[in-house]
Amino acid sequence: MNKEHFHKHTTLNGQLSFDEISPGFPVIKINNEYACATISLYGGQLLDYKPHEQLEQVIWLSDQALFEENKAIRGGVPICWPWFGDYEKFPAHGYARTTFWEIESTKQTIDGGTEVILKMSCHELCQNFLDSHPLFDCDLAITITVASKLTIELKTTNNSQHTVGISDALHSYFKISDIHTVDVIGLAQVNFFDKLKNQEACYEESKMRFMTETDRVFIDTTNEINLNDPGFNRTITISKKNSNSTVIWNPWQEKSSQMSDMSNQAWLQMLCIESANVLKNQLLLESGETHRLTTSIAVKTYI
Ligand code: TA6
Repeated sequence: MNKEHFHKHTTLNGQLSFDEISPGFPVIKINNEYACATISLYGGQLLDYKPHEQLEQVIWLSDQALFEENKAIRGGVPICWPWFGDYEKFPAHGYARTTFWEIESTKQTIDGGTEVILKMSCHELCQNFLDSHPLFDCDLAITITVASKLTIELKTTNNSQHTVGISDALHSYFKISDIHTVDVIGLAQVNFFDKLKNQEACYEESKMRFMTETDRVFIDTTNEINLNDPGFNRTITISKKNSNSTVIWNPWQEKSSQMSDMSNQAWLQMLCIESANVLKNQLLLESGETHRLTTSIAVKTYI
């Protein structure tokens, strides 16, 4: 294992351990009184999270995820930044998810939880991008707190002398029992952009169910979302701060079969619900300004 990433950090009385998920891909493992979780330094990405009382992981990680430089890890909570989706000749969803981050700090919280902060300087971004955007100068930090719930905060600071436009998303993959039986509550009467039909519409139903490929960006919404999963006997509640968009995605059978990092049946057991600021909710950060996109994930088992 490459110990240089970790040498300054203690195990916080056994709450943390340091490992590699694949050669050259360091991870921090958390095991505290509440839950277990794994955080990858590549991508600054939470890979899994399971409160001890849950039988199943809450966050889905593909069993065929690839650990290769310049490739995003399929599953967990990848960070889309500083754009969402395609952008000119640059990689989809930006560079944060394919950059190695550094550990800034680790600590035990007063309630016995664990907080890990990772940071990434935009000077780590691909030279190709910096050459064509020489004035772009933002720093990123992610704080992941595993306590009675999971909290993830993505902090962007604009260090440049001018205003920059960025999009961000915590592209969270949730593990579900079966895409056909779960439902999502919290998006009724919200306008969305349907990426598959390339058109806008308003979502009329009180419950969202899934019968086909779904790729929608809900805009101007700060609503809390409930993901009800009768098969796993639980509801996952996703709340957020400083996020005006919510993205819902499942690639369904045909599209996922074309993805080399997902096994054949995997689409049945995942659903992305992403706290974001994208499309017309893109952020304009003034010089010196800091933005914190935060999501909290809590799980409740049915009695
Ligand atoms: O968040 C939904 C989305 O933007 C979809 O359009 C979809 O293609 C997905 O993200 C996954 O993107 P990726 O680049 O990780 O394959």
